[in-house]
Amino acid sequence: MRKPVVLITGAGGEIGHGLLTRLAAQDPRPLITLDLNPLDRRLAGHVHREFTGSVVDEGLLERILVEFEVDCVFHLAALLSTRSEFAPATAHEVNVEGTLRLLEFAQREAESHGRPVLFMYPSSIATYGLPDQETKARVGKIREEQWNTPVTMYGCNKLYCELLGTYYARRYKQLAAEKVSGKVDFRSMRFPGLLSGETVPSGGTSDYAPEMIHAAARGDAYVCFVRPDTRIPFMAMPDAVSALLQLASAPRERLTRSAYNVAAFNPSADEIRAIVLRAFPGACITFQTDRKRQDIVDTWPAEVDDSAARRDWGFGPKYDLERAFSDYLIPTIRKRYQQ
Ligand code: AKB
Repeated sequence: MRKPVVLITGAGGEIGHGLLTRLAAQDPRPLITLDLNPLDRRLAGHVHREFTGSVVDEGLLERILVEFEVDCVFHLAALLSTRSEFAPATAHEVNVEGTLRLLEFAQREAESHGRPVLFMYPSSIATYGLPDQETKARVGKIREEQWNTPVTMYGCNKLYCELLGTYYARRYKQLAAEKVSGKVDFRSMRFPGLLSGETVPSGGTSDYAPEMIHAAARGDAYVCFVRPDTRIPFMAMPDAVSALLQLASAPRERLTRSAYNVAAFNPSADEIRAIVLRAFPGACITFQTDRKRQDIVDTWPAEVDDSAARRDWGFGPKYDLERAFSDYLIPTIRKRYQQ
């Protein structure tokens, strides 16, 4: 009999680093990974089988389907917002076509082994689109159903994939003679900017925050590409991984939404600079606005209402801004750059 396994796509990315370690420590099921690049050797030891390739490679997904009984998918593979603006068609192919193929894969797995497949999907605050800075300042905390007018290819991709996942979960082939929907248990959350000590960000527009921290730790000067007053929600990576695992283990009947807001703190870029300078007094951090990237960040909310996540599945971040730096980022990053 094939054993149930967990599939993680994009396992070598920012979220994947933290998730793999935590899953290996707490989930007895073997971990299968799929990533464009070979995994960091430190992660490979957690993995039962590593596939190197693309999420749009139908033949590769078929091989996984034949060989393994997947009953949980963490679909992390994606091109982030800045990178997607330089290759929007590629972003659509990876972010949307890739997700559609993984949903179809999950559906076929569920039909094959007869159990629902849990499909965990990291969405983003990029699914929101505020029209101007005045509106952003006025509206304050926004709920999931407000301002769903993304202005980036990545944000459009993420919003559409939330809808795709909900379709597979509730309406898939709704005209078929026999009911075949309800086999994919799709759950997602809209992550804010994520701050990781273990990985350096790649291709995001919220990357100014982690880039600033890592540059200071390396002793490199950093030119921040957004205005000092720029404010969006952020979260420490351990809280992001905990939130994914918490939503994954929540009783299905408790969930009232397919996509949840989550966040922890929402400092301005200048407030981040100040806390980084306290940790790295010699750091050289200046500001030079990249107007085009600034325009994107200005459409993202200053803060989000995460009450639905707190009510439905007990979301509650461990790290506020100060603790994120003192207890996680600074010690982790110092260790990274001392090695
Ligand atoms: C990005 O900047 O593209 C991501 C995000 C906010 O989802 N970090």
